[in-house]
Amino acid sequence: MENETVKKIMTLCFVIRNDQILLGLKKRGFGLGRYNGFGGKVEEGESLEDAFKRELFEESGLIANSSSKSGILEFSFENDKKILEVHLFTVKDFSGEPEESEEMAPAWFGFKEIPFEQMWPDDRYFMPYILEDKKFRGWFKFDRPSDADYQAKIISMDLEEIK
Ligand code: 8OG
Repeated sequence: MENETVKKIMTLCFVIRNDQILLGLKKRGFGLGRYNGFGGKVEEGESLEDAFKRELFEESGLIANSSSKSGILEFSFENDKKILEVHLFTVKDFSGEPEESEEMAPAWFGFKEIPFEQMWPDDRYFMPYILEDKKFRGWFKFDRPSDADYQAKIISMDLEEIK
């Protein structure tokens, strides 16, 4: 049906080591030229955990030994029926050293040096929850997707901590 909302289930994972966070500069596709955590679409038959671990390994070479579920966010865009349902995870226990992949160039950032200007605009709102180990849920509506030259604008949003 033309007017039906389509939901895409995705993951996004942030790796933390001491007071640093690992971000990847996206080299292709959605969010090109922006720093982000690691993640992507959940494949058929895959659990959310399996999906983010696969993406983390494919995009950074790291293996998550344990993780915690941090939040759930829904993203939508003006004039677009699609809703992205993104499940966020935090990883503090991992094996390996980050390596550049075809999709991402990873780099560590101090908590005070996170490059929000080069990220999706919602990240500055939910990042404090990630860094403080709090759980959250919310939604953001954007004008259109971010890319290397354009940072999406937030049209409306809602975000709250969950206990
Ligand atoms: O497979 P692909 O690279 O297209 O997956 C897109 C990734 O980007 C996925 O991990 C979800 C994530 N993502 C969005 N929107 C936003 C956003 O507004 N902020 C952040 N930080 N990540 C996002 O799809």
